[in-house]
Parts: sequence; structure tokens; C-alpha cells
Amino acid sequence: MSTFSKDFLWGGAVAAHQLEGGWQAGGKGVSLADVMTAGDNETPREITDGIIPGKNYPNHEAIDFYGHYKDDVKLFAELGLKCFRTSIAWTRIFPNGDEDEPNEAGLKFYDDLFDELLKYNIEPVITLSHFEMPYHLVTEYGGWRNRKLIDFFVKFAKVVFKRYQNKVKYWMTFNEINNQTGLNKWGLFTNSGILVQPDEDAEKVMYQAGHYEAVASALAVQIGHQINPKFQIGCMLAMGPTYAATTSPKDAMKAERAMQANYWFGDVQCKGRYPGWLKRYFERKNFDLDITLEDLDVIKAGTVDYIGFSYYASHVIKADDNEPEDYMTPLHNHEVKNPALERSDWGWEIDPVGLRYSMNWFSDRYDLPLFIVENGFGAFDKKDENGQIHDDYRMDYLRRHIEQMKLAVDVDGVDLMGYTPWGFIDLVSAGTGQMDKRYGMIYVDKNDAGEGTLKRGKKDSFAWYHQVIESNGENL
Ligand code: BGP
Repeated sequence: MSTFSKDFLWGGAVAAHQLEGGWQAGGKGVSLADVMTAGDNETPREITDGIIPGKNYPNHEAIDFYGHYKDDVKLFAELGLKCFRTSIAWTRIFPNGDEDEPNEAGLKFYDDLFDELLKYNIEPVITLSHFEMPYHLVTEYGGWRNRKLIDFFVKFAKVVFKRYQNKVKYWMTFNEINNQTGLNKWGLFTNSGILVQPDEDAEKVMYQAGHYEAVASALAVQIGHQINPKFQIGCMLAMGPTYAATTSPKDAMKAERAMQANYWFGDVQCKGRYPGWLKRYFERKNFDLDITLEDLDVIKAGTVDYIGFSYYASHVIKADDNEPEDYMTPLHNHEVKNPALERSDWGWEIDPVGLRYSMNWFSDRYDLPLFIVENGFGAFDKKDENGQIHDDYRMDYLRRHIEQMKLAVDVDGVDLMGYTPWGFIDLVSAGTGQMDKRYGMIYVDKNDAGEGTLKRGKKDSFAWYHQVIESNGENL
């Protein structure tokens, strides 16, 4: 008997701004993602004021899924996908974000895309906001610093929930909403459209923006359920468990605090309340945040139906004796390398057991069904003399993670809805803004310099994943 139920959602995951291109097609507005530069391990991504030719490549062009979606979906069907996770580009629906009426051509694009998927019995799984928003909301309103963003987001959510109520059942509100908790510049502007100013306290700004996003998410959950009670609406958290570096209790406490600091969004979205330690922290820091009693009621009434999460790697942390007791640890401070694990070319720790650990952690803490909506191995792929890519390393990574997923379900009794490996078709990397960090089972001919035919091809992992889905995870 198979570990997974017969309706287990085997799929693949992408995000609008990392694959669609067509940045000005069908009345689309400029999104925050369109004006981001590329970067690498040394050079972080930046935003430019508007599109500067040659600088913002390749985000706004990506792999032109906008122009290729029919052929691509056909290929997804051949791969055997039961579901396809993508996001709706907010700027196709409300080009500036603050208009009264939505853009019909944008709505039509997703109607056509969802129809195409459903034609092949591929269930769409939709994220409302995946690291982007209308750029106008950043320049005119300061991004999620501003309470007005709640209304703009809710209006957008309502329009798409209504329009696609009979085509889409599975939704998520904000992608990796917690990846701004590390207070890194990248996390803050991709999630919240915020560039912290020199006179601002980044931590305070993050908590305020995060609160508005949590309220917007909870309102969207309530509205979605009113529109169609069958909707399943989840949160989406970036999961990277933090382990203690040694057996020292101080390291254990430090690791626990890092987890708390990274998953308060989970507490708010799944339990409908702020955790006690964070309320005390707000008081002690005199943040004086704009959090009303009405907001807290909204959060309580808008808890999610399931936990969507990404999992790539784990982390290790060490206590620092010079730190004050109430120091809040952004995850990456005092991080140490795990000597037990190998790393990818980008330094991401490969830790399949960490996935089982994470599934247990979420399940025990929130008692909700889980959906692994991102997992995968970013690598430089090389073609052989026949132009084929033998990506054994990718299959190996995915296989080892699926094995742990099975243990979590079989042995630990975790309720798992589905699994959608990230970037199963090559796309633009969110971290680098470039093409050559590839996750795909489907190759796309385009390189970091923007050259290429955009032709799609099958890597070895294509046939392998097909067989995994066909055997419902038995044949790995
Ligand atoms: C997650 C994002 C994705 C994605 C992925 C891989 O954080 O939700 O958008 O890109 O990570 O990251 P990267 O593209 O930097 O390798």
C-alpha cells in the first residue's frame, strides 16, 4: 500500500515574476520584481528607479511563460503533474495597486491559464503575493509600512477569489511571509516593498509591516471562505530549522529563540494570536506599534486551513555570552556551519532529515495539514555532447527528501497534502535574479547574459519525477 493518499498533490512550483515575463503585456503595471537588479553571493540585489535597460535583466523578461504557457502546460501534463503552484502577478490585475477597477486583460490571462491546466486535470495552487507588488505602492505609499496596503491587498484578493472561485480551490496568501524576520535588506523589500531608511529602526519597521500583512492575510482568509466555503487557504512559511551548535543549554535556548523569532508569523496565522514572548518584547522595546484591538479580532477569526512551507536547508546557531538576555536573534546572526552536512554551490546545507524534523515541528505546534510547496536543489547544469543534462545530483536530493517525507507520514503520522518541487521548469532565481542557478526538470535555454532560444528540453530528472508521480511516491 502506498504511503500517500490517492489524491496526494504531486506537483511543481513557480512564481509569476520568476517565469512569466510579458512585463508590459495586457496592460500589466511595473512590479517591484521588475525593477530588481541581479546579484550573487557577494553582490546583493538592489532596486532601481524604474526599468533601466541592461540593468534589470532578466526578471521582467524571465522565461516568457506568458507567451509559452500552452506548450508549457502540455509539457507539465506529460510530466504527470497533479497540481501546479504559481502566483498571480498583482500588477496584471491592478497595474498600480490603487485603482478602483481591475484590468480585464490581466484577469483573462489567468482565466486562460487555469482553463488550460484544468483541461489536463492539473489543479492550480495559487499564491496571492509572491515577492512582488505594484511598484507604485512602493513609491507612493512606502510599501507595507502603510496601513492602506491592507485595503489594496484585500481588494485584489476579493477580485481574484470571486473571479476564479470555480477554478481554484487551493490558495496561499503571502509567500515566505517570515523571510523578512532575519532583517536582511532583501527579505524586507521582496516581502514588504520596504527599503529601510537610515533614520529608521529596521526591526520596528519589519514588525509593523508584518502586522499589516498578517491582518491582510486574515481578512483574505475570511473573505475567501465567504466567497467559497470549499476554499483551502494556507499561509506560506520559509522553513529552515535551527539546531543548537553544542549540548550547552545556552545554545539550546538560543536555537529555540531563533525558531520563535522566525515562526511568530506561524503563531499569528495558524493560532490567531501573537505569542507571549513577542508581546513582552514589543513592550520592552517601546515600539508603540499600530496594532488595534479590532486587528487582533481579525487575526483571531482569520486563521489558515493548512501550512504551506518551503524547505531547502537547515541552520545551526551558537549562543554569544556577551548578548543581553532579551536580545532577539535574527536567524542568521551567530550562524555556524554544520560539520555533519554537505552544501550546494551556493552554500545551502543539504539536510533531508531536517525536512522530517520540520514536518514534525509544524505538526506538533499547529496541528494543521501540511503542504510542502517548495523544495529543490539549485545547481549549475552542464550539457553533454548531445545536449543532454544528466542531473543525478538533483534526483538524489529530491529522492532523499521524499524518503524523509514518507517517514514523517508513515512513522510520525503527519498529515501531508502534497509536494511541489521548486522551479521544476528552469526560471529566474529569487536570490540572484539570474538563470544559471537551476532547479528544473525542464531545461530552458537562456543564460545569465540573457542569451538563448527559450527552447524547453527534458533533463534526466523529468523521466524520474514522472515515475515518482505515477507510482504515487513508491518508485523513487
Ligand atoms: C524561496 C522563494 C522562491 C525561490 C526559492 C529558491 O525563497 O520562495 O521564490 O526562488 O526560494 O531560492 P533561489 O531562487 O534564491 O535559489
